[in-house]
Amino acid sequence: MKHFLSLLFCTVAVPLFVLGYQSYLDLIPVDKVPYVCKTFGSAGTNDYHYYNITEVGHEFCGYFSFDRNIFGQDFSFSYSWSNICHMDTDGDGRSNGVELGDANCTWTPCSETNTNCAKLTAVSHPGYYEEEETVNGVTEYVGDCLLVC
Ligand SMILES: [Ca+2]
Repeated sequence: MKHFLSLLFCTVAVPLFVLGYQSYLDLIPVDKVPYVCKTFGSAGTNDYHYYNITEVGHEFCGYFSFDRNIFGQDFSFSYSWSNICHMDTDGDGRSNGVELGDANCTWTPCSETNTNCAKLTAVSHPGYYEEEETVNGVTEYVGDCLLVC
């Protein structure tokens, strides 16, 4: 019975989670977001770490990946991009729309009647507080590294 339940979980539940992630990505204007964070290096300078994150609404790097970050929590109330586009869920002064490249909140998911739904380019992460900083002459949005992965 125990093996049957394990098999059932792996064949039914896990694929549903994976499909769920993809279907949620279909509802927001990007497939991934950049995240830059810094740690203090041994030489007394900052070390910068660059990530491209595909699970936009979930914690990453050392957390259980099914845990939602603040953006994922807000998104889960309605699963509607238009409802959260103007919000600043991480409180860093930029709306979710600005962070995900849809500053005017005009992007809508693909449907039978909407084929003008090409994915946009995110500039920062809507679930983590980042500050604008110049790194090697380039303007970046930089957050704290809770963990480096
Ligand atoms: Ca942010």
